[in-house]
Amino acid sequence: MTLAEIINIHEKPLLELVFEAAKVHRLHHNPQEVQVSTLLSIKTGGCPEDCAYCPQAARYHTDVEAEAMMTLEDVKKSALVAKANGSSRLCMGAAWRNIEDGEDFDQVLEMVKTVNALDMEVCCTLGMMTEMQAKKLRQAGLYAYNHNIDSSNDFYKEIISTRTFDDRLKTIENARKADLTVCSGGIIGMGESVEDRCAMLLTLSQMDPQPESVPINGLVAVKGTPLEDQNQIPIWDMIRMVATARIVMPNTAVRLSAGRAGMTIEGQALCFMAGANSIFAGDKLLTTPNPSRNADMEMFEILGLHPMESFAKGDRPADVKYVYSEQTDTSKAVWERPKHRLERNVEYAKLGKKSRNEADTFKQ
Ligand code: SAM
Ligand code: DTB
Ligand code: SF4
Repeated sequence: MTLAEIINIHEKPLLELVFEAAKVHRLHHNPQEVQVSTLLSIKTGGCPEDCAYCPQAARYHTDVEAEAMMTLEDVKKSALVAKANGSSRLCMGAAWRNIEDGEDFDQVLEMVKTVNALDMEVCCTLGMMTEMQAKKLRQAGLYAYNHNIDSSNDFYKEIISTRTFDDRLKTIENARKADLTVCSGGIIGMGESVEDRCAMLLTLSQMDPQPESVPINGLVAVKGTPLEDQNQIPIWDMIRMVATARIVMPNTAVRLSAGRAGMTIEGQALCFMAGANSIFAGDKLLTTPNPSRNADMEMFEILGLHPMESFAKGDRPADVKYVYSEQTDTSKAVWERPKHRLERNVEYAKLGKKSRNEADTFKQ
């Protein structure tokens, strides 16, 4: 499909669009099944990147404090709670620019092994990753890697200056080379145009194979970030985005992700009708609130939905095709560090630094 064709779909009269998407959805999926994932922030805050939307970037002044990595024991406990609450997948997130080989990464490999042994799909989102790191994760039992392209190639430059869009694509390629399933999507509500939203869907839909999961996040505008003043997106924008994603990626799990806390059940019902078939469940996303488990159970009950089993769409990663050997690990990560800086981000970084200094003076 071309960009113009995707924009054409996106701009159809709303109910026509929902109807078209619902037809595609019913041809490729059981419309009563929703894949339920739980997010777990295994390493929160203190991130060196400048993603304008992110409360975990060290340079902004948000309420998120940098924390130490979670212990294996605590990860296991959280995974068991998530499983008991109906999640088939656990997605472990770290506020890293990229994976660094060493103690922390080895600890993540142990976490992956532990959660895989609980019969859950394990997903990680750890920033940029080399092919070898991807293969190590796969061998530990990782099922999916989440790495969002976030927006169109053009708009990306307005929100992040510390790494490039191409770097993101490279990591996704590395995940594929390691035989991992790919979860990649983006955010709407950052000030981008309809064309940017559709260009993002074009990039995702042109991946071969298309991502198995596409999270559509509504921006959670967090105080202290450069995007703190963005208005919440109208629900109609989310419905259009979900429906268009469903039509251009018929087999993909389209996930209602960040921003659900600000949506009504009626709004979410239209998203499910339009082809959404996955959610993040649990009271917290990574650092921001999400609807409570009880609210989601009630919603499922009202709408006649039920959670999908683990590995319903693919095999459990038991027979790993690739076995890595340390000798062959010659890959050195060469991620770009672009020189451009976003003025707005620089300004917010200064504010963050100033207020942290003031807080330190106060403590003394
Ligand atoms: N550090 C890793 C990375 O950037 O790939 C993994 C964690 S990062 C928090 C994962 C994704 O969360 C981002 O790519 C972005 O799409 C989403 N995200 C972060 N903050 C958000 C916000 N305030 N609202 C909506 N989505 C957000
Ligand atoms: C994704 O697309 N959304 C999730 C997950 N993948 C990692 C993260 C949403 C984060 C929202 C902001 C926060 O809670 O910090
Ligand atoms: Fe860091 Fe990821 Fe947040 Fe960007 S989105 S600041 S890379 S944690």
